[in-house]
Amino acid sequence: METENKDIEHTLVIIKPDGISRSLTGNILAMLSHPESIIVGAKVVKVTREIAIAHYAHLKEKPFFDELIDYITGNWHANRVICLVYEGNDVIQRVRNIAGATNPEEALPNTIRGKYGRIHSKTGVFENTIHCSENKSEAEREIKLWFRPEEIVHNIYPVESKTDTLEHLYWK
Ligand code: DAT
Ligand code: MG
Repeated sequence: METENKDIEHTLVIIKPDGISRSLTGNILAMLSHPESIIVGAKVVKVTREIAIAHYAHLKEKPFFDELIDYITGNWHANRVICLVYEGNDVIQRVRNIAGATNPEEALPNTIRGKYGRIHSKTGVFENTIHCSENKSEAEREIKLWFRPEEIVHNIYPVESKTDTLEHLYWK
């Protein structure tokens, strides 16, 4: 079943490596909790350089790009992140409001980034503990990058079935 209500949005949230290593997962999830923000997908991911570069492709020309990739792939903290897909009316903006401004020094103190973010003193990278999609098209691009359709509780975007010859691991 695809989502029928056109007002329903989806957004990708990533609890970044600093959020994991500083045991902030519970606090971040509690702050994101809202009756109209429903989690429809969640997983722990070891971030490869490949997915990190694809995720931040639009920031390739920025002077902090290499450090940003080091940060998100876990070179400074934990080598994993938690990815979540939230569903709900207006969920993209609601999550961004709760996350706060990109720069932790500018984020309001009652937001996730305002409470828990910091600027790395050597690299200047904003270690802001959480990623959240900026708009509908970015959300779709990012969700499709990080999640396969089977990992989300219903088909939030159209799917097609293909048979492939990839080898998969099974429990012995
Ligand atoms: P956001 O994550 O709020 O959507 P973004 O997409 O512009 O912001 O940037 C992605 C990440 O890159 C951001 O969460 C932290 C880092 N970053 C952005 N701007 C930066 C800057 N001027 N200096 C250092 N790190 C920055
Ligand atoms: Mg962004």
